[in-house]
This record gives sequence, structure tokens and C-alpha cells, in this order.
Amino acid sequence: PAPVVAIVGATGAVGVELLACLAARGFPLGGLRLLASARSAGRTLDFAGRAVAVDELTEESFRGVDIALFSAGSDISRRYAAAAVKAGAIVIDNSSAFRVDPDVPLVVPEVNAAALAGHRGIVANPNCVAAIATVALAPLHRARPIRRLAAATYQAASGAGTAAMEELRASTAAWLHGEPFEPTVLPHPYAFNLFSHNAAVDPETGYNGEELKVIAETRRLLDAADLPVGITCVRVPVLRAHAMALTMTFDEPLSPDEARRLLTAAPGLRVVDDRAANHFPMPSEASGRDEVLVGRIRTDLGDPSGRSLCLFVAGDQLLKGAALNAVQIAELLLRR
Ligand code: A2P
Ligand code: 11C
Repeated sequence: PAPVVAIVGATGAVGVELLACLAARGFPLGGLRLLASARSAGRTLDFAGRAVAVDELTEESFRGVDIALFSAGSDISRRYAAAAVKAGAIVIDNSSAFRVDPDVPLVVPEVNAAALAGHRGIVANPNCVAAIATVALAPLHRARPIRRLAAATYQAASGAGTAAMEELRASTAAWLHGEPFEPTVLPHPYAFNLFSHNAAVDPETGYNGEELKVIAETRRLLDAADLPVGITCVRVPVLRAHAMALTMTFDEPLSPDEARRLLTAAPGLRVVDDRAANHFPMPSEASGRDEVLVGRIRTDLGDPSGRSLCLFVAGDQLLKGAALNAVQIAELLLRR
């Protein structure tokens, strides 16, 4: 029989995309349960043209549920994932609650599908930057081990939730009308501005929480526990697709042509690398797409050894960075 699926955080930015992905991919459903806070109980959400009621999340919400897709933040995952597993569900968790737990596989199907086999009821869905970056890094890493990675990100509002997307819209409108705007969701003015990622900064290292997550999760996903990674995460005034500049150093030289061949053949990627037209990955073209866009494939002139390459990558934060990857994990579970 088709599985009964619950979505925890169904009303959120990722929750709504989970619903859309399940519908668009024709995911077999024996039932659908939409869960959110008490504030949303009684609302309905559209699923494939049908209005489905939203219920308040409680410990009892998981009776009869086979797959629970969690996307309501780490606190909710920590509080309710055990109840879901106890009720017999497999949890696919989009929060950071379990991503570095050795008993919980962290999975991007194109990168490390085999890791799923070890699950004990919970599977972690990676941070959006880690998911999008590793789709592009994995095919190269398989051909020539990556020995060092440097990254800079250009992250959309969607990563901070629906309220942040709304703040970007409202503050931009206010700016254009010459009206004052006090940010309440993000810590700095967002319209026609950018700022260092809003996650808290670790006073010891100077790295923020987002950067530390990307480092830990990229290592896990690439099965490269000691990979040196340097990263700067920045929030840019884009609605829903993250972009990133990646520079990697390999064991042995890898030519841009060979990298282009590997990236062209890899699943989940689309090479956008038209030097003549100066056309490379852009958030506007990554938004709403399943594939991660990759381009600007070139030798890093900053490394005279010739063993380093640069890429520019863009991927929909709400799709491959969150909802789509979670639904792909659910599809893998069904196939097993
Ligand atoms: P609600 O809409 O009822 O607040 P986003 O990431 O876009 O901000 O969305 C967060 C999601 O997490 C929303 O669906 C939100 O539901 C849900 N959520 C937040 N707090 C709770 C809670 N205490 N119990 C259940 N769901 C919650
Ligand atoms: C952002 N990546 O863009 C974050 C949002 O680890 O799941 C999601 C945080 C996470 O701010």
C-alpha cells in the first residue's frame, strides 16, 4: 500500500514546497497529514487542486504515519522526531538537529545514496548550501579526490523562512517609495544591500553557524572527514535561490574540459557555461528548477600548481536545498 505521509511545518516556506514536490512528482500517497503550530490549525493548504486541512502538531499526530517530513526548525525536530519514530514512521528531517549524529545518515541521493541503508528511523536532509554544493563537487571528487575547498556564498531570503522573503519584498517596496523601513526578521537592511549571514558567530573561530554547518556537512556528504574547508556565507537580496563560488584543490590536476565532461554527465546538474555570451548560473534561472546550475569552470590562477579549479553554482534553496532533496530521499526509501 502507498505510504501515509505527514508534513511537519506544512505552512512554512519549505513545507509548501514539500507539498508541491509530492504533487509534481506523483509521489504515491496513502494519506497526507499537514501539521503546523496551533496558529495554523483550521487553515487549509492546496494539494494538487484539493484543499487539505492543517492540524496542530502534537505527540499523537503520527499514528498511522509511514513517512514524516519535518521542516519546522531544530527545536520541533528534537521535540517530536522520537514520537514519530515510536509511532512507526521514518522521519526525514530538514533541520540541523540530527545532521552530525553518527546514527543518522545525512543524504543527498546524487552524492551518497548508499548511506541511507544505515538509518534507524531518522534520515537527515542537509543544509541547503551543503546539498547544492555537493551535487556539483561529488562527481569531481569521485574522479580526483578534493584536498581543499574554499567557498563564498550568496544566499537567498528563503533560507530564513517565509517571513524573511516577505521582509525582502516589503523593504524593497519601501525603499523604492522612499519610505522608512525597520527590519524585524533579519538583523540588517535587506533592500539593495547584503550582509554576513545572520546565524550567530562563534567568538572563538569567527565563523558563523551557517558556515560551521556547511563545513561539517560537506565533509560528511563527501565522506572526507578531514577535508579543509574555508567559507564565507553572505545573505543577498534574492528570494529563493542560493549561489556560491567554489574553489577546490585536487590531488592531481583536473582540466576544465575534463571537469565539464564530468559535470555534464552527472545527475541533478545542468552545465551553464557560455563564455562567449557571458552566461553562467544565476539565481533567476535556478529558481523553480530541480537541477543545480554549474558553470564558470576554470583553472584557479591563484594556485600555480595547476591543481585547483573554480566553479560558480546556483540552486533553488527551497527545492534541491530542502524540499526536493527530502522527497528524493522518500522516493529512495520506497524503492528499498
Ligand atoms: P505556523 O505557520 O503555524 O507558524 P518558515 O520556515 O517559513 O518560517 O516556517 C516554519 C514552519 O514551522 C511553519 O509551518 C510553522 O507553522 C512551523 N512551526 C513553527 N513553530 C511550530 C510549533 N511550535 N509547532 C508546530 N509547527 C511549528
Ligand atoms: C540559510 N541555509 O540560507 C540556511 C537555512 O541548516 O537548514 C537553513 C538552515 C539549515 O539561512
